[in-house]
Amino acid sequence: MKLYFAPMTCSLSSHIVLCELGLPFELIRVNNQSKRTADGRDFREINPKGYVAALELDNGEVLTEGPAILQFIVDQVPGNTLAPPPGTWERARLQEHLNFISTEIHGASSPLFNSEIAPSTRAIFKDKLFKRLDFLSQTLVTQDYLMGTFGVADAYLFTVLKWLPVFNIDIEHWPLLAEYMRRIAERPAVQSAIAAEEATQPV
Ligand SMILES: N[C@@H](CCC(=O)N[C@@H](CS)C(=O)NCC(=O)O)C(=O)O
Repeated sequence: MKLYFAPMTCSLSSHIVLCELGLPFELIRVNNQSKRTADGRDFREINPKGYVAALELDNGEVLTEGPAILQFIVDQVPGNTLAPPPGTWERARLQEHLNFISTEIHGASSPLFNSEIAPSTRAIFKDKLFKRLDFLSQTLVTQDYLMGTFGVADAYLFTVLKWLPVFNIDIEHWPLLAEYMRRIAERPAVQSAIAAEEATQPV
């Protein structure tokens, strides 16, 4: 398997899960501006949408969209603790979390990377994001992780919440979320994924 990634973007969540499960994979860096890959290709030939993450299987099939990739990866190791089995009520609950993170946190954060949006528009996006963070913080009152124990939804949420400082949002306003981030940052697989991304050369 090959994981196409750009450092500290949403592809980190898939990278973390590959490391957590100890699966073999090749990490290929993508320049998100030029769309060139570290092995010299035009990334749009691999993912016509032009964005990471993309997972390429040994048979040449390519899967995109974070929540789909996360679930495909986790299902390669039956019985692991990172996701409930497909077809169960708990799996539907996991998909509820993944969809929430994808649309309400990841999707809602994306415009904040744009330095050209007007301050008033930025304030509207931030206000909506704060409501979602309030909800997540409430979820963590009774449990350490979204599904009770660490899993793929936490790898994804950790990844997108790492962007908050870029938007000048202080996570310490949500102490439970700040603790959650510290807990996940201590995991060896998370540290090794981040270190591996930092060790790659710019494309
Ligand atoms: N819907 C996609 C969104 C992926 C996405 O937002 N990727 C960003 C990095 S976090 C990216 O590569 N952006 C570059 C671009 O859109 O050109 C998913 O969930 O995987």
